[in-house]
Amino acid sequence: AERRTVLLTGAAGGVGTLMRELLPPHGYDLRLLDVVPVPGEPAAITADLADHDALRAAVRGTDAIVHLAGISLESTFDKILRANVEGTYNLYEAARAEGVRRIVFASSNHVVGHTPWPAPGAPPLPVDAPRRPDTFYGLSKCFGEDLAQLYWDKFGIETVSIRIGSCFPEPTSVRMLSVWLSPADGARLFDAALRAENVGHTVVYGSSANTRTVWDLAPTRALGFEPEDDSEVFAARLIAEHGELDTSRPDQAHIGGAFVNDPPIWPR
Ligand code: NAI
Ligand code: 15L
Repeated sequence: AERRTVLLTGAAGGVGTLMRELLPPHGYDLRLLDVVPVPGEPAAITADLADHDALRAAVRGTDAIVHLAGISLESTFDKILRANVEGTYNLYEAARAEGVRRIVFASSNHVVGHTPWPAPGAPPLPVDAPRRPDTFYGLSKCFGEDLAQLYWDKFGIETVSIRIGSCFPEPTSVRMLSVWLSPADGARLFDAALRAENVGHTVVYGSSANTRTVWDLAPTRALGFEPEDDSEVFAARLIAEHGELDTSRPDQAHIGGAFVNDPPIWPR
């Protein structure tokens, strides 16, 4: 099949670094962008999401964009506003101006982070559950999802918003046993989100096929995503180290984990 050219924003970050290795074998030639230089990638574009001209040039001639750039944890409202809210708007404007018609947006579980952790046996959290951000960070991802909907309805730019759980080489907490997205499954999911037809604006949760999942992966699978990993292989070691998940603990009572306490609202 024909290789497609994809702009990867946030290419120097954790997920970006994983995807630089894992996405090309799925048939993509990556153009890289980050506000900091991307180690070992002299051709990467070093630009801020505030730089309109740089964004126009960066998206020009690409088939699609995977938008990872932004602040990935809680921060001050002003910083979040600039990088995640205005930055995502600037990127969509560049896509509109240059005729790029598919974006994969790195949304986050923190859009629903203040949702209570589902009780044992309760149904998994659906994608259309009320949004309950746990941080200004999560709030900015709510904005990104709504921006994507607007650009579909108004301008015909398609987006898959992936509410990523925890995409790291390995899960490092008992909470992550439920929300882990293995890097290889992450690449499979980005690939599915880039290839699926007629997505309009589609919101999905992003995780591996974890035994302890807390959310509904059916819409994610409907994109053509076939996860191959399950965090359960890490469960015995993590539980021996940290104990079983205890939803009476404030930092384990919600989908978003400790983010609900950032900035601190209860004593540690
Ligand atoms: P990261 O913080 O490691 O990487 C983000 C990258 O964006 C950094 O390299 C940073 O330099 C760049 N960046 C920040 N502000 C920028 C700006 N104004 N202009 C250009 N580049 C800018 O984050 P990570 O973990 O790689 O996450 C990637 C994306 O996925 C983020 O949008 C994050 O919110 C989202 N996400 C990640 C999850 C995870 O498990 N790693 C979970 C849920 C969402
Ligand atoms: C996120 O949205 C963050 O970007 C990432 O660093 C992790 O904290 C992840 O969520 C998580 O919930 O584990």
